[in-house]
Amino acid sequence: MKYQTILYETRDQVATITLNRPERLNAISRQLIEEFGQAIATAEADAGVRCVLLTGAGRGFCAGADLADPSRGDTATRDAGAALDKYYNPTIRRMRAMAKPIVAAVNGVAAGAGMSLALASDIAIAGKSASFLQAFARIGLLPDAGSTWLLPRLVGEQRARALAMLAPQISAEQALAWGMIWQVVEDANLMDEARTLATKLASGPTLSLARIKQALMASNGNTLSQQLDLERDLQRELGRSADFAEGVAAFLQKRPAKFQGR
Ligand code: T3D
Repeated sequence: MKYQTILYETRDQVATITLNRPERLNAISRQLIEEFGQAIATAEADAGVRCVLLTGAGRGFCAGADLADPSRGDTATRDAGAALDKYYNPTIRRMRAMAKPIVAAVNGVAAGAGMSLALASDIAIAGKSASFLQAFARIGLLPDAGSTWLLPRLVGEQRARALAMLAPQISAEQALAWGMIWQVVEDANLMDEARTLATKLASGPTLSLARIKQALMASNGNTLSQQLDLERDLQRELGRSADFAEGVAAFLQKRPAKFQGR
């Protein structure tokens, strides 16, 4: 597939999606969110892909919705809810439900819905100079693309409220201290570290990683009792997987496991 606003590359079972409008800090035009959604769907459907790596070209990760995109319409005709319904929400749902891990390598500012993309990934690592901004209230909107759900779960209710209402631009170190991201690394090492992480996940027990995603997602709406039942059901499935047999055999034979992802 030929994309104009993103780059898509597959190597070592990792699909790398690079948001590619660097002159606008990779702000999300209608075309970009559409192409990004297609790329996520492509990675999901490709049996040769076992992990997705998401990053931005240039000095930004993603500055959120493109506020200068003419296809947004004017105040009289704009339906911001329709844009979410059609473009953003299906993509966020797909990212969270996808049976493959998604790593975000946050290389610069992640603002508005761009921050939502980072939060919706499974593991986010950031370069030292990256920053995070719930820009929405600065322009009279509320956090969207999942941020009102993801943020309080990551950083707690009080911080989520302050981040959303006061809209400060916070550093990668602060985001790390608050549990918003997994790791901060030197800017120069970001892509190497992110690729190493993504390749490790891609050679991991993909079905197990998928069920971990599924169980953690479900835990948000489940009671402990429901979650125990779900763990039992998923573990039953994993207990019959080739990767579990390989994991145990490798442990007993004191050698690295060679997981096939099934
Ligand atoms: O209708 C719907 O689509 C609903 C969905 C909404 C979801 C949302 O994401 S709403 C939030 C939208 N995003 C923002 O409000 C953030 C706006 N950007 C900024 O506040 C700042 O640019 C940053 C804090 C992100 C970075 O600041 P800085 O100083 O590092 O860079 P800059 O100089 O502001 O930006 C560089 C260029 O990118 C600049 O263009 P220029 O002047 O060089 O021609 C700037 O205008 C452009 N740019 C940055 N963000 C956006 C943008 N252009 C369009 N849309 C942007 N979001």
